[in-house]
Amino acid sequence: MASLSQLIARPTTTVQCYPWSPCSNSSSLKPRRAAGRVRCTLSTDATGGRAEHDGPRLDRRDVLLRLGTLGASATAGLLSSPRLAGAAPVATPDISSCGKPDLGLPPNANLLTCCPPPSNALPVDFSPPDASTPLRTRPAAHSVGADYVAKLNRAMAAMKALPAEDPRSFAAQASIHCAYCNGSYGVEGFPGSDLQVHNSWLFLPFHRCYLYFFERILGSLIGDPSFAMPFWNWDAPGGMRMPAMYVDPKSPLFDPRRDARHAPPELINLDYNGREPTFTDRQQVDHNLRVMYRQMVSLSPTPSLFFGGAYRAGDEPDQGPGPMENIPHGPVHIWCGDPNQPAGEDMGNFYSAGRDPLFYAHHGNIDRMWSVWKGLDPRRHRDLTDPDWLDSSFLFYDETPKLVRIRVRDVLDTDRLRYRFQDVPMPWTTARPTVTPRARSFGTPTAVAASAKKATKFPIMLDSATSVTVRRPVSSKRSKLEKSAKEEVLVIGGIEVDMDIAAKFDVFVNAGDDHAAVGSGGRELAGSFVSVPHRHRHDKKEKKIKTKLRLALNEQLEDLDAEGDESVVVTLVPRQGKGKVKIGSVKIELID
Ligand SMILES: [Cu+2]
Repeated sequence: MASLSQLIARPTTTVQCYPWSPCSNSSSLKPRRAAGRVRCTLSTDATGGRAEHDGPRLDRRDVLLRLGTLGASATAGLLSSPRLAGAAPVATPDISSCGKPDLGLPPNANLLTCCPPPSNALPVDFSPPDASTPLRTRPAAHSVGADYVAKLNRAMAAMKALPAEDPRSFAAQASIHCAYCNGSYGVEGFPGSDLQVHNSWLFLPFHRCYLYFFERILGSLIGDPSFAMPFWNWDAPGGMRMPAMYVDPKSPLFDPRRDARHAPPELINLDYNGREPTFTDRQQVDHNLRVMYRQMVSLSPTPSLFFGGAYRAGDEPDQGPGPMENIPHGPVHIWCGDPNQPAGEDMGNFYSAGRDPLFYAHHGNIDRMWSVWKGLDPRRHRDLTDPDWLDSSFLFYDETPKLVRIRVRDVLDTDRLRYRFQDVPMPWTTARPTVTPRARSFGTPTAVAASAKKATKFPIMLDSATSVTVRRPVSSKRSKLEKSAKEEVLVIGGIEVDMDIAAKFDVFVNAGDDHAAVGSGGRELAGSFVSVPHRHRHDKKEKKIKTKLRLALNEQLEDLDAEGDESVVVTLVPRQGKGKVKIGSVKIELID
């Protein structure tokens, strides 16, 4: 093992300096290069000029191992044990190595849009703000006054005025999303793997961290540490349009790459699937409220269902999105993006989504939904306790700008982060979907299956509405206690879809061919799968997401009066990406 003197005496080959991080010595240690990964080469030297560097770099893991030999005092303030033996949290990526995704853009544009400024700086562990720091209250975007709008405009203008090489700049902030979502980083310790913060339990905490630092940077740029960013309150009738301040073409909050049809006064469709609905405004609001209820209440009874599939270091990504990530998160992205752009830019594709200031307000509300969910049923709705989730970590720059490692366990309590959300009405909490009157007479599951295109063998390509009769693990009514102990869950497994396309399919229970008769907010609609396009690196042949969809059934089966049935008929209806989504299996399981 290297001694302290050996470490100090190690010959230095290059010195890398950034205005936002201390100069670090790149030694002759073996550089970490994941197969095929192209490193960002754009950075600035200490004087702010541009410098190319491609010399050997300090491997962060090597640094950690070596620092470990220096003892606790030497490492104080730096990273502490990144991974426990036997545990497998997704660790912070090596951000000195940022891969080039295949975005169909000129090579230079790729680097600028998908790689935050590279850094060899050693991150410091996150420490929460002092408890005496005033609480920042994030307001609903549609409810703010002119003073607030002027302030946010000032902050955003200042952020956009910073050079792209500055990690606090809007360009650098926007690229964070691309880097963590489009395969630019690998999972530490697993060469060739892609780090993906969507479609799993990392979705909510990653975006919370992202917004948290984004907000702190905005505040510091206008000298107001109490500044709180707005949330797009799309779950309440008053907020179901693009907020006015984001659609003023003269504002730095404006983005021309949006779907022009969806500018105000168009109401958002939280269940958007690429086709314009024919609802009246009233029907649209009602539909949205029922969608919210379904996703936040019916489909989110337990932490493991709400947060999404477990994703540990070494796992394939896309272990399965939670209900909120599917809907309304996905449809809102696609509803905002410009369908006339090559890849639905900006909001309609993960690589470019962060370039629209509206992205941060959209995710502000997703972040709020995490807090709201915990308040709906404090006994059952708790954060996950799995150490691999709690110890997963990400790297962000703070406002100083200093590189910070933040773990999921650091961000469970927004009070601890010193922010809250404006209290606003939530009419969806009582908008329980209703059984479609016609559906009551659909008949027995067997009769329904007889009238539908049946799938007898899996896998299938979902090119049209397809029904399958699925046996339940229980066929008698269970008590309330039994039901709260075990949730009956419909698992659509082996879903495969090309990453480049927008895909959506709906899942109905006991509706058969008559799914078209199920109105907005119909109880027969169990839920939906949504994939927002996100291209990955060109050097990987595999361009498909492989994932699964889990839909809680307890409440739906109660309402459909199907708790005593031995089986149910599940109908899958493609909405977007028809014929391009493969389904591997459909089954029902009981889970804790
Ligand atoms: Cu998003």
